[in-house]
Amino acid sequence: MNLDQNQIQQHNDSLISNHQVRLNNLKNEWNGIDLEKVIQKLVDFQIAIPSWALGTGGTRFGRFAISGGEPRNIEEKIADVGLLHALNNASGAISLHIPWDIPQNPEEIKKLAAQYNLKFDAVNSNTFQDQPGQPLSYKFGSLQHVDKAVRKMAIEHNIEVIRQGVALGSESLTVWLADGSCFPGQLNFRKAFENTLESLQEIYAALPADWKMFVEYKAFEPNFYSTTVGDWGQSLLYASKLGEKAYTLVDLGHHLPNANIEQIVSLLLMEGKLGGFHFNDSKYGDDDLTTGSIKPYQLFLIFNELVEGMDAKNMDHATSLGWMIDASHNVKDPLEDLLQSVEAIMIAYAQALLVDRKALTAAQQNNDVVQCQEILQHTFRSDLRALVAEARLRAGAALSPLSLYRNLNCRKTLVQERGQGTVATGL
Ligand code: PSV
Ligand code: MN
Repeated sequence: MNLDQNQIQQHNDSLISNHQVRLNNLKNEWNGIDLEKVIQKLVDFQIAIPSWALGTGGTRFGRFAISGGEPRNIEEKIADVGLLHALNNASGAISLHIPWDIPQNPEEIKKLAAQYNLKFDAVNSNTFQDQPGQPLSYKFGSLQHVDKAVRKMAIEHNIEVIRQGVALGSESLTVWLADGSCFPGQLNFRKAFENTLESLQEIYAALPADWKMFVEYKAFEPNFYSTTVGDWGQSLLYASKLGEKAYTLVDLGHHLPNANIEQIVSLLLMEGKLGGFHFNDSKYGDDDLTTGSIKPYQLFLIFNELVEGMDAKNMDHATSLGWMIDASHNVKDPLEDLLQSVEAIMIAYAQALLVDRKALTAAQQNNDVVQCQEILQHTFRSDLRALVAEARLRAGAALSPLSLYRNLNCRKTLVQERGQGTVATGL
């Protein structure tokens, strides 16, 4: 389904006067602050949409068809991300998971994506599932496996994913390993680490000069006793040993309960080893819920560290890290869920941009703990939605993407185009 620019225009016209009032209030409230700069940063900021999150998610207990009209192939996935991007101008990239999505004709796929103004973000390998006809099994791990032949198969898969990514103009590979063990004694930790490192080194050697490798960590699941890249320390260890093109990727749902993710982010940035993000939210574990739906303050605190840390190193906010969503949608329309996630990310980013850094530094220097909290919560409690909407307006997108999506009955159109029973590949 393609959006017509007139549909966006009409929608914006109907909301513009209300929007102007809200924006002017913000301008008055933040008098003396260069809001233009903030708006431009919001216009530039893009969050990649995962190709595996465009359909209905499920749990190990079941999967319920919710919306219908799910994309049946990579072309339709690109169309869905194109629709999101037309609505919010903040979803200008797609992150592919291979082999869930294999571009048969990369040139054509690249052209199609360009029509929607989309780029290809990190490509993701999959050595956590066996594919039909696969000669060996990943049941006991992939890059860590005790059998060199399994390791070789997993290495080759990753190198093939790089090849696919090169053809699409992607510039990074995300490696997430399900490797680990379910029971004490099952694994020699040191050997598992060494095998994994050796395998990653072979993959790293196949990276093009301008590529990055993101090593994603996860505390548990599907292995429940140990994970071979279990936390940011282990990921950093691999990334440091691999070299300057290797970085740690932080997925917000991959920590043990109550981990201080903002501190992790700050230190990884300090070390120049933070590569990117998988945004989502969680109450208990890797729940893959809509970003900002459970812990919006944590999301803001993470962005607060990101902005502070990136500015300290003169990094371009929009381009120097990989910004991706990694979520699942068990009860919501996937596209609505993704619109909500992107909106939450943009709001947290806007809030972080407006933190009074000078005052915060001074309060920190004076050990004025009360004032530190006041400063942070002042922006966190400010309603900056009109700023984010203004960024969209200026970029030709919708003032209220979700209401336009609903008003245009986008899901109904997608069901009409693709059918009720379509199932997208992914988890
Ligand atoms: C694993 O839980 C993960 O976060 C990794 O990023 C995978 O690539 C993705 O989810 C999809 O399974
Ligand atoms: Mn992830």
